[in-house]
Amino acid sequence: MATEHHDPRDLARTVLRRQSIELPSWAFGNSGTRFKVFGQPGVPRDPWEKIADAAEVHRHTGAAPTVALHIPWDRVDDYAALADHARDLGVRIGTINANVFQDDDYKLGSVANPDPAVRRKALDHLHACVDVMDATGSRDLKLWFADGTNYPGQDDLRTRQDRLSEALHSVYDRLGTNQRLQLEYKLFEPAFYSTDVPDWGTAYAHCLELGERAVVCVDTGHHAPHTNIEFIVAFLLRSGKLGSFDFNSRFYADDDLMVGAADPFQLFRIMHEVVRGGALDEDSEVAFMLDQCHNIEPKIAGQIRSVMNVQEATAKALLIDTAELAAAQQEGDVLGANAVLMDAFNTDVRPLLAELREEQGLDPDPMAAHRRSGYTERAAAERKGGTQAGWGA
Ligand code: LRH
Ligand code: MN
Ligand code: MN
Repeated sequence: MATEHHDPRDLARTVLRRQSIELPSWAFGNSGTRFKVFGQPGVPRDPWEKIADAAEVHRHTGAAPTVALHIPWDRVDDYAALADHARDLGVRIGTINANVFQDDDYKLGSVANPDPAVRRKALDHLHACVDVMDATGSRDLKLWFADGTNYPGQDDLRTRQDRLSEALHSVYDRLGTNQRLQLEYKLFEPAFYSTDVPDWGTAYAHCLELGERAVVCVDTGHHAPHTNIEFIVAFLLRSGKLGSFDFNSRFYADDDLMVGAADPFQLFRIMHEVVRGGALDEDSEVAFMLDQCHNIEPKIAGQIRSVMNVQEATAKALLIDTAELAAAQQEGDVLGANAVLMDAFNTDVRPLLAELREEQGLDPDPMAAHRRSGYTERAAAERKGGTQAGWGA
């Protein structure tokens, strides 16, 4: 019996219609390097305005319905009211990011700090973040620890793991049954000699120990050069431990440039494993987030471009003829298999995405629609007084 050969375009349309990408509130604030922060006119002065900017991205892309908060950068008195504000603007609050790296107290670390009083303070903050989740209805708590050491001998590497594990258990136990802990890893920076959660293996091991609702966050900028990130994605999806992505691009280290800008082919390979591993299936719980800073380019437009870059890589991954690919792989047809992948990567998917946008009543060109809207000029005229939000406030 001949097997039915499905047109990959049909699947692509279905999946692309429901794909959603979460925006980081901090992408809308001023940011820079340690050498200089270049301010931009109309940048939000508070979390309310950051959410308004995120809503502008969703208005034109139709694919960014949630916005992640970073606490305390996005501190407000009433988080339920902030969630209502988001809803009024057509978006929702997504992941809550904890921040235990910006106080003087954290010089030697947060939850792995040798001082129990500092560890307590950090843990109290993590618990407070779960309170915020309760108020906003957020599902995910994302933890990234800047903890580590700068010099050999500075602290005991193994004891630091014990302290970390203790804190993670305490937070995990505090979570509601529908809430998850996302553990993010990063190779180095700000610590340079040792980092307490430096790689996916460490994050994975802690998550395994914690339980089902502890999952790994893969920030695409947090690896050594030449790391095969799609392998990590394949492995974690296979074991049910991939919780989320923090998407961005890197040339050197944690550059936080626009996703898909530095290496669109890598993003395509990652999205291929995402599709292969079922992370875009209807019942998938994997969160796709951006974690970026737009230092020299306009921020809202930068986010729109990023959403489109993810959509394009996804579309290409969905166009891979999986039946042909599997057949070539089975036959050991090295070049044939590679050609199936490259054919999909080299397809211009922009017309397909434009068509899908029109179907949803959107402008086929979100960048142009945003430009025409005059939103940025209006924001610059209206947002007078107060202090612009920066990366860290
Ligand atoms: C750390 C990180 C983490 C933080 C964000 C601002 O480098 O990727 O996700 O929360 O940057
Ligand atoms: Mn990140
Ligand atoms: Mn980062």
